[in-house]
Amino acid sequence: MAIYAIGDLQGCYREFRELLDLVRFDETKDKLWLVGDLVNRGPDSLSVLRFIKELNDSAIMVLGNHDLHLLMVAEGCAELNRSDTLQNILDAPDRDELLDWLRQQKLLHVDGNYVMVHAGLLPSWSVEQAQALAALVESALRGSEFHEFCRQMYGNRPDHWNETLNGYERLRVIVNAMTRMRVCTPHGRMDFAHKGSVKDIPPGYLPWFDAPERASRKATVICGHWSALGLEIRSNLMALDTGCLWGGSLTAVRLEDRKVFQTACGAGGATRRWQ
Ligand SMILES: [Mn+2]
Repeated sequence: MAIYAIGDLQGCYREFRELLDLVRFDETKDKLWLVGDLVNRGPDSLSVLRFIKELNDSAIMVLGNHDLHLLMVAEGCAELNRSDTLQNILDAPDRDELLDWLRQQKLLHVDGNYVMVHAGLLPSWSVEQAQALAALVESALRGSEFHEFCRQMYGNRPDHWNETLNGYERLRVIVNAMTRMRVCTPHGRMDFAHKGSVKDIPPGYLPWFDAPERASRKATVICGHWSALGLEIRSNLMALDTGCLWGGSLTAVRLEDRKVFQTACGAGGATRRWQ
């Protein structure tokens, strides 16, 4: 049995299937861990959703900002953007099954010393605290307050954690850190505008995982969301968004030996490489 952690798919179904062929994924023995953003911007989000849903226990995913955006739009709480490619999911005959399944997915997955989250963790959050906070959002997504949660979820404020936050402000910070953050100040104030490379980070900010004395630093965090960062593997970090959508590559890491597998993406298609 092998576990493969896989970066942001964003509807790149063909490349996803190529990557599974490359690693000889066997759904009866192996597991997939998906860092979220299964859907949007890419060409075939509907096939990605259907395929992963059918894998049942062989796939574990955490929700990304684009997955949440799909839920918000379907709930009538957000509009489609021009670059969104979600309409065929909304029009699909099995849309309700797919969306209900998506709504049951986690924001954070912890297994042993691994923590999987789409974007990141704020510096002050221990793994245990992050798990408890993620559970608040997960229950809002699954519960009867789902519609109100959708109405309240979007917004950049508050932009930092404070134990005294409550209600939807508390949930919004959790969602923003776990699904949108790339950079923050050493004390955990988030900036959502910077999407570029590390060298262009605004003064006073740093990659969330470089925050000094980060409370989760002893765990290995598996994440995606930051394609301009590229593949970043350290003893306590696996950042796996390698920009398949943008013609980069789609990455899988086999957790047992950290072997990296990649398929090239974009118009060239089918060219394969691994390292
Ligand atoms: Mn994302």
